[in-house]
This record gives sequence, C-alpha cells and structure tokens, in this order.
Amino acid sequence: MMQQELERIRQEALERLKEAQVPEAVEKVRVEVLGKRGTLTDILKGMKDVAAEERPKVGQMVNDARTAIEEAIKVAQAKMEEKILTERLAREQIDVTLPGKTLPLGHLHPNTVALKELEDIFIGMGYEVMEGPEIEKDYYNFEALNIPADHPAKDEQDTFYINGDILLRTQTSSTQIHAMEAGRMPIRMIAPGRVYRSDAVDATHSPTFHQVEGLVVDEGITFADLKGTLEEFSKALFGEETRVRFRPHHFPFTEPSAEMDVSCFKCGGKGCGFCKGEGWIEILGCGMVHPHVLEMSGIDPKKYTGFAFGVGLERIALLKYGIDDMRLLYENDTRFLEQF
Ligand code: 2NM
Repeated sequence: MMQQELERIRQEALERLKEAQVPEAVEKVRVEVLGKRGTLTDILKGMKDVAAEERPKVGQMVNDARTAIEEAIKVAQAKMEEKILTERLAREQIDVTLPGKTLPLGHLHPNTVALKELEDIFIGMGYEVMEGPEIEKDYYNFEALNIPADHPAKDEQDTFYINGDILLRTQTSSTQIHAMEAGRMPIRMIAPGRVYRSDAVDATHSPTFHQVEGLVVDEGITFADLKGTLEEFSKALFGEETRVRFRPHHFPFTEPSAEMDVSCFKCGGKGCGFCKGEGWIEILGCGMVHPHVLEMSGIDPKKYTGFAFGVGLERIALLKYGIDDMRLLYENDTRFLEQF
C-alpha cells in the first residue's frame, strides 16, 4: 500500500515538475510534497506503523523518492532560470549599431580658459596661486596699498561699501597684503579673483570683473626682474614673437610704476584694425612695490624689494578671442559660449 502510494507521489511530482512553466509551480510542488505537511513527509510520519523489519527497506524507498524529487526540482529550477534569463536578454537586447544620441556638453567659459592659461604660465615660473575674500576691510583694499583717504577711488561713486569700513574689494591686491603680512619670504604669487567697482555696464565696463594680480618679494628684486618676467609671460600668452614696451605711469602702491603694451598679435606691430593702427595693445599695469606698502605689512624695505602687476582677466579673454563686447561674457547665451 505504502509503496504504491510512494510511487504515485513520486510519479505525480516528477510529472508536474516536467510540465512546470513558472517558478511558482515548482515551488508549489516542493511545498506540497517535501514541505512540513507535504505528501512525502506524511509518508515518513507514517513509518512508525510500518513493521520493524520492513522499515529499512521502506525508509530507503522514501529517501530514494525524496532524492529523485529534489533532483527534479533542481533541474526544473535551473531550466526556469535559464528561461527567465533568455527572455530577459531578448527583452534587453541593445542594437549597438544604432546611432547614439548626442548630449549637449558644457563648455568652459572664456574667462575660465583665459584664467587657466594665465595660471599655468605663472605656476610654470614657480608662482603660487592664492585666493582671498571678496568682502574686505578698507585697510586691506586701500590703506595698506598706500591709497590715501582722499583718493578718488575711495569715493562711493567708485566703491561698493557694505557698512563703515567694510567693502567689496576693488582689486585683488588685498590678497597680497594678507600674504605679505604672513611674512613667509620669498613671495612669488598671483591672486586671481572677482573684484567690484561701481561702474555702469557698457562694452568695456562691468560692476564686477576679474583681476589677476602678481607679486614677487625677495632680497635684490629689481625692475629688470619685472621686465624679464612680464616679457616671458607675454611671449607665453601671445606667442614667442611678441615684443613688450613699458610706459611710465602712476599707481599709489608702486614706485616707479608703468603700463605695459604688447606688440599687436594680429599684425605683428605694423598697425591694423585690431590695434587701431597703433601696433601695440595695452595689457597691464605694474611697478616696484612702494617701500611704504612693504613697511606697513611688516616687511623691511631696506632688506626686501618687490614688483607687482595687475591684469584684467576679461580684457585678456576679449583680446584672445577677438570678442568686442564685454557684456557677452556675462550674458551666458549658450550660442556665444559654445564657440569656446
Ligand atoms: C596693478 C598695477 C601695479 C599691485 C601692487 C600690489 C601690492 F599688493 F603688492 F602692493 N599688488 N598689485 C599692482 C601694481 C597692481 O594693477 C593694475
């Protein structure tokens, strides 16, 4: 009786497993046959009623049936997994020969490209790049730079005051005052960053723009170092054939002071529309750091001398890319930006 029942359970289980189409069907067989209340489990529970001498034989048969069914479950599961995988692969198949979608890519802003180029040139000459706060004390923006209280730059017409002696820096030289106060000699640094001036917007002016100011302080620094450095910089930026010239100028923080022109990189100096027939293009202001400026920041001007310079970043970007209106740099029109 029990043997017939066993055989029936086994045949039925194997038959159902063979026909199973979904994993749930296989699991159902497993629970119904091998589970806690499964048909095969019931047989095992009935073993206590089997005559003692029959038990080993029946026990062996139950075990054989169990092993066979377990084996069939494994085969059915594997078959099912393979079927699922095949279906999934078919569903997710990608035609790699189809043309891709071109995603719009961002561009570096011309200011950023120009800044990276300037930074690379000075880093190559051993300079550090240092940044300072845009909100400054009057002292760091004006007084420490030898700009007297009655200087026109200090007028509210020109400078954005926040309150009392707190203002938006009008130049990044304030960062260099911090570096000089820190007193680690020698100093070879550039200070790039945003500056603010109360200007109306037009093709060449903006209330906020960017400067890169340079400073070198060491024993024995002369105007020859300034000229050599800025000539090398100009050649690196505008090409090996570039020539430079210095014109006397005045800044409160340098003595002597100069403005530097480069030979026009469009016509080589003959004079063209780009340089307005001049052959020269004004690039930057520079000079030997005023002894009083060194002294106020705690540097002994008898031991140390230095040179400094200031470049307008937008001016360099406009020149390099032949852009004729500064406003284009701030409007973020992607049709403009994507050209760079
Ligand atoms: C310029 C022109 C000339 C300058 C001076 C200093 C400092 F902090 F050392 F005194 N930094 N930058 C300087 C000198 C800036 O900009 C047109």
